[in-house]
Amino acid sequence: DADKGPNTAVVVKARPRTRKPAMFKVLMLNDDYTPMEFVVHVLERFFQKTRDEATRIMLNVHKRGVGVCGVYTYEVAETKVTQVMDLARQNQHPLQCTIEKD
Ligand code: NFA
Repeated sequence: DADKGPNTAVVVKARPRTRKPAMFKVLMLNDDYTPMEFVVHVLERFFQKTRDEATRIMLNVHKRGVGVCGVYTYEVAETKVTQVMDLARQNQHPLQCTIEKD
């Protein structure tokens, strides 16, 4: 290795590409019995909406039958659906939420 000169190898950093996670919409369905105020509370508590935004979403669901509460990774979306449905059941409201791939 005497006459081969200094080692001048350059280390090229590999950039392993991370993949963007699939995203899922949490949908809320209208029904005739769940009080509007309860729906607003759910949107504030579990979806971090302001009172105004929660009211807007609730009225949108009330009028159109379905609406988007938020978009999350699968695990988070699933947890939110469970939390909403558990609280609704505890309060004897028929409120329904589902997940749909974004
Ligand atoms: N439609 C319900 C009512 O008139 C309110 C509601 C809104 C329920 C959004 C579910 C979802 N009390």
